[in-house]
Order: sequence, then structure tokens, then C-alpha cells
Amino acid sequence: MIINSELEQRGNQFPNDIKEVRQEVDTIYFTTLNEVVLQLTVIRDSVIRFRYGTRGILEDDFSYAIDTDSYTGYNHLELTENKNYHIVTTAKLIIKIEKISLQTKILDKEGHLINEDEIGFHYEESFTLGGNIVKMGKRAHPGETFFGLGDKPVHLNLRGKKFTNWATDSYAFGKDTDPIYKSVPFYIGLKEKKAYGIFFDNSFKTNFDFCQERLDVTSFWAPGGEMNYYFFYGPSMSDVVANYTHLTGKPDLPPLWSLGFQQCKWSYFPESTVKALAQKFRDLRIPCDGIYLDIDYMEGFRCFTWNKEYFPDPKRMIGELEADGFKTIVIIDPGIKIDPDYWVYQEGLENDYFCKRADGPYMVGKVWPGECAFPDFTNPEVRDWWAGLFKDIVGDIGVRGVWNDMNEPAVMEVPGKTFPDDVRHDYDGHPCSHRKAHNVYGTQMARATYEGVKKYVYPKRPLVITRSAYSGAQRYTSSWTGDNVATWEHLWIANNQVQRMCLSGMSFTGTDIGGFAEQPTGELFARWIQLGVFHPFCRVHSSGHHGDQEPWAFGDEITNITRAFIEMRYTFLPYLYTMFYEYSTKGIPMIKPLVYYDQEDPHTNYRTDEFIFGNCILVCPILEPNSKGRRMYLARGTWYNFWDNSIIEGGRELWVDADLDRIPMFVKEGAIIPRYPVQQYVEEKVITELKLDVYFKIGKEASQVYEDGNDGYDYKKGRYSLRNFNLTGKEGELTIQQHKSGTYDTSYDTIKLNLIGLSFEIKTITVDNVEYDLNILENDGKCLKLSKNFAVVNLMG
Ligand code: MIG
Repeated sequence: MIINSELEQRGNQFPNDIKEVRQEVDTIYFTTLNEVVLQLTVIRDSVIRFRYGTRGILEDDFSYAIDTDSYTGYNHLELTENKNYHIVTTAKLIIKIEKISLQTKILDKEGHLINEDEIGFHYEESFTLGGNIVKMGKRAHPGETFFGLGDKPVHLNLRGKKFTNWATDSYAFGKDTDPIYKSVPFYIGLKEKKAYGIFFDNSFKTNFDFCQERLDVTSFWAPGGEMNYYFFYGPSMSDVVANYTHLTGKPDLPPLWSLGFQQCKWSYFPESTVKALAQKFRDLRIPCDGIYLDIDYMEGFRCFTWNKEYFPDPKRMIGELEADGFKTIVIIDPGIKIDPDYWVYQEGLENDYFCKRADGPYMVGKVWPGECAFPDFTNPEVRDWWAGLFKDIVGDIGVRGVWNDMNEPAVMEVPGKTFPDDVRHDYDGHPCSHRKAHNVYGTQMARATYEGVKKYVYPKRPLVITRSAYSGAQRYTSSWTGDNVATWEHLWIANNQVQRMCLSGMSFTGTDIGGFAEQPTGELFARWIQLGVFHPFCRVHSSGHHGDQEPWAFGDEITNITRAFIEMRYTFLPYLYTMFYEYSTKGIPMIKPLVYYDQEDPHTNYRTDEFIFGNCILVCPILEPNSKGRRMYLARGTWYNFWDNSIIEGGRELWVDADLDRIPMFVKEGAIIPRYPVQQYVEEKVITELKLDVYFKIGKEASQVYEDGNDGYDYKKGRYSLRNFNLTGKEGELTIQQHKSGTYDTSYDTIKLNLIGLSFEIKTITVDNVEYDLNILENDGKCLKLSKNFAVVNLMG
């Protein structure tokens, strides 16, 4: 092997000849003469873990990201060798490890090279900090594209850019600001139409370079910890994302109300303001399920307290809001005010729960309450204690969700905006400095919060929202993208960020609709609402410094547009819930970038604006002022324009009209989209009929609708209703079969088929082998009401 002598001179060390190979069931250890160990584990046929130790040592194996419940299992594992390589073969992959260098190549079973080391693993010993700076160099091919990496506010395709993962409070960040709040060291590569993924599970300040320093090399490195990465092979991007999400964990279903509209501001207080806000939603008939209280509800910003002047009786207020269909969500920050008379501070102090500096004193930092101490959420005992603190506010007072802010952790008035590197953490029994714990701190806080809210809201389901996150946070929490700005550029960023988060295993994400900093124009607000109603988490939030940002703050025209789009979201609730079900059970992203939807079409590789909402609605936001429409790329296939049901062929760029009251939306032919009636909040109405919008197609299409009790855990005991539909369309014929599973009995008895684009006039209707009279057709022959348990309906022309 030719060692890059320049790199070597810079202090890099490289593995040399493999001297020993040892297999233990699914794990193979390759040790080199200079004592580098590669531990290769076959997790699934298409998921391989690569882990490197130096001086013959591997660290104690521990990760916050990995879901310990994620099962493993492969069909085939074989270790062979030839002159130059040791070769590991699974049912899906061939992995070659070069004998003289430990460099690897990964090929599919047909022998296509999927990914290969360039210089591969190398490292520098850090004599100032201890440990290694661990590095990996991979060859990048012409035309290869890269996606993922969490919340990066950049073009969807990461190629040509360099990134750092270090959770950072980034007020008013901009396009290309890096790093911001989240650290998700997972990316997807797409090479010659085949997708793979790499998850560098290292919580230090990880770095990624996608062909910026060198045009044909993608590299990643970290100033500590191990070179420890998981390789996922597709070839479909959906399998890559599903496998990554499976490994790092999938969330339980959230309460359905959390998919309703949420209204937030910094800050709604006192009680009379909150009540007036709630009333206004109902008066104007704008649907809303969640109202958020920002830091001012607390007494001097002390977590778990109430400002009694503003909120004299929070339990009564929250109960009254709840009676009117509103859930109350409150903010909780990590900083605990240093105040000897404050019980949370006292308990933390007595039990030694706060983070300390290397030499022993407490980590003290200024945040909203003034000088604060910070619980070490990486200590399981601290997490238990923290969870218990929610007993009153959730269990007794009735708060339904908790919003964790400032958990990067953010510290004011210091240059790094966070803890100093020397702060110590327990890291679940693997004591370490803040350099290692920083990126997971926010997730461990959200995790502790989740455990608490879950416990005290039981038998209902919890909702947690976090600002900072590391891979795996999706098991506990939803998230928002932090302090964005009310500009058109930020609308573009919002669209990219949510798509990127969905690719990164964290679908339950939204942006501050309208922008947090500064004030949107009515037009920008309307365009943002039109995008935001398609995001899994849908919340308006603003700093409140520049004016109002409620749906009625911009005049009647905007109020009406806003109402119409929020209403539309409520009609899509069963569709959204089914998306969540697919995310929660299979790790399928709730919204899908075009490249995910059709990776074989090279045009999609460079698109950013269009995305697929669920499985079959293509949306493209309007991102510029004064637009009457826009040019966009319609993915391949045949689509119905949502607004007028006209049929249009995709696989091309086109102009689409979209005045201020429209957003370009297309439905895939063959889709069956479940709709509920408009409600002012989830469960306002008993659903008496499920409407299915059926978009006719010649051919076959499968779809499903998931429903359950909307909250609680009975669904885990089988009390859900899953309707699988198979649509088959032919010239002059449409057949829909239904297979139902689950024991939940939905409140409605009928399903109404709303037939769109039927290419023939119906002459016969047969339901479960019984022929029906044509006069059961409604609405000009386009609607058909059936008993909800029909097995097969056949319509002939
Ligand atoms: O330093 O709680 O991102 O959503 O409204 C600002 C006040 C602290 C930042 C959050 C924002 C929240 C605000 N917080």
C-alpha cells in the first residue's frame, strides 16, 4: 500500500498488515502488526458495523443512539480469503478487507462496488487531550450524491460541503450556518442509483467532508472516541433509512391531538391572555389542539414552578382549556436556578445531581433564571429524579406535553455558548468530559422528560418536543428546528430541514411557522402555513418581540387562507396518522424528498423543493413573494392535480399555477386518501363516516389506513384498525379489496368512496358478491357509501 507520506508526516498513523483473524459468531476481529483492531459485526445481511481500536484495545462498548431492542439477525455469514483479501460474505454483501492495509471495499452480490475506503481508517494520537483523533477516508465517485445529517440548513444534497456536529444554540441561524442544534452523524450516499448509509456513532464533535477538501473523497473524523460506524446497504434509500431508524429506534405513536395544529409564542401570559387566545381560535373557527406556555409561566424562570400572579390556579385553567379541546404544553429548560430556597435546586444539590467541573466545583452558567446549575442527564439516577419532578405539573395540574429548550446545553455570556470542555459527566457509568457528552446532553434531557411525562400522563400518551438531539432521540421526542427567521430564505431552509430530518430518522419535526425572529408579512405567513401543514409537527411560534403571529394577525384574507389550510390538515388526520404508524412500525419517513421517492430518476438527485407528503401526495411550496405559481419538477408517473383533478404526466419540469390561496399539490394515480371532516380539535366530533378519496388508475396500487383510540396504549394490545386496500383499475372496471386487521371498532359504520377520475360511467356495482342498485350512487355517480367492513367492491362500466 502507498501510504500518503504527507499525512504520515502530519502525525497520522495507519494500520499495516493483518496478522490475526478471529471470528466469534457474528463478529470478526482483524488485528494488524501494529495492533490496530477492526471489529466487524454482521448485524443484518445489509447492516455491518465497523469498529476500530488501536494499541489492541477496544473501548467498553456503549452507545446512547442504539436501540437495545432492535433485533439482529442475518441469513448468511461466511469468512474466506484470497491472496490479497479476507472476504466476509452475507446474503446481501461482499466485504473485502485488504490484508496489507485493513482497507475495506463493500460490494453487492452482483459485484457492484458500493463503497470503498480511500485511505480508510487512520488516526492521530492526541497527546494534549488523550485518546485518538479517529479518521476515515472513503472514495467518492463522480455523480455520487449525499443526503441526511439531521438539521443542516443547506441544500438537500450535501456534496461539496463540510460539516461539524456540535449542538449549538443558534439564534437566527442562516442558510449554511454550521453547526446548529442537532447532531445526527448519519448520511446516505447514492452511487449509480444504489443507496447506502453510514452512521458514525461517535458523540464527540464529529466532522464530515463530502468532497470539499478533495473532490473525490468523503471523509469523517472525530477528536476522540472510536472510529465506530454502521454501514447500511439499500439498494433503495427507503431500506437504508428504515434500517438506520430501526437501529437507532422508532417512536411509539403520539397522541393524535399532537398532529393537530399547535399555537405558541414567547409568551402567552397571564391566564386572561391564554384564555382570550383560545377563545379567538374557537370564535374564528380555526382548528387548534395545542397551546404552549413559554418561560414566563414560571416563577422567576424556576422549572416546575408557576408564576402565581399570572397563573393563580393553573390546574383550573388547564382543565378549562381542556374542556374546550385545548391541550397545554409547557417549556422546561435544563438550567436550575441557584437559589437555596428552591426545592429543585436543593434536591439536586443534596443528591449530587448537578454537573461539575474537572476539579470539583459545580458547573455554573447563566441562563434565563440567572446563575444556574445543570443536572447531569447522562446519569440514570438523575434522569429518574428528573422524571419524578413532572408528578405535579403533569399528574396533578394536567399539562399534556413538555417542550425542552436550551438543551444543547446553551449558556449565555460565554464565548462557546455552552459548557466548557472539562465539565464531567457520568455517561451512564462511563465517566467522561463534556467533549464526549455534549452532543448527547439534550437527548438525555428529553429522554428523562419523556419518562416523566409518560409516567404521569398515563394512561394517555406523552408529547415531548426538543431543540437539541443526537441520533436515537426520536425514541423519546419530537423536535423543532430552533430559532429561525421570518424571511423567504428561511422558508426554503424550513423545507430542506424537515425533509432532511425525515431522512435522518427524526420525522416528527416542524419549524416555527412564520419564523421565530422578526416579523413575517402576511404573504410569507400564508406561504409558510401552506408548507407547515404538511410537516409532521405543525406549530406556529414567534419571539413575540415584533408583533403578533396568530393566524388572524395579518388581516382577513390571510386569516381565511390560514384557516383553509389548517382545516385541510385536519381532514388529512387519518392520512397523517397512518404515515406516523408507518414511521413508528417500519421506520418510513413521514415526508420523503423526491430523491427518496424515485432515486432512479437522476433529476430527483438535485431537487430540494418538491417532497412527498406520506406516500402519494407531491407538494411543492411557493418560496418567493408575489408568485402566481412556479416552475417545479413533477416526479415520474401519472398525477392528479389536487385542486382540479386534472391528470398530468410527470417526469418533467412544468409551470404550476398557485395564487396565494393555493400550493402546488399532486396526488399519485391509484392513491386512496382517507379524510375526516373538519374539526376544531381532535375528537371534537364523533367520526360517523370515513371518506376515501379514490384516484382512479389503470393498474394496481396498495394503500392503508391506520386508526385506533387516538390516545392511550390499547393499540399495543391489538385494539387498532388497519385497513389495507388493493386497488385494481382496468378499462371500464374498478375493484377495491379491503383486508382489515386489529380489533378496534371505529366509531363510524360507513365508508364513503369518493371516486376521482373514473374513466367510465358505472353500470354495475357489486359489493361482496351482491349486486347493488345504481341509485346508491350519490353526487352525480361519483360517491358510493358502503358498510365499513366491505371486503371487495367492484364497479363496471
Ligand atoms: O434564549 O424560551 O428556541 O423557541 O421561545 C431564548 C424562550 C430561549 C429559545 C427557543 C425559543 C423560545 C425561547 N428560547
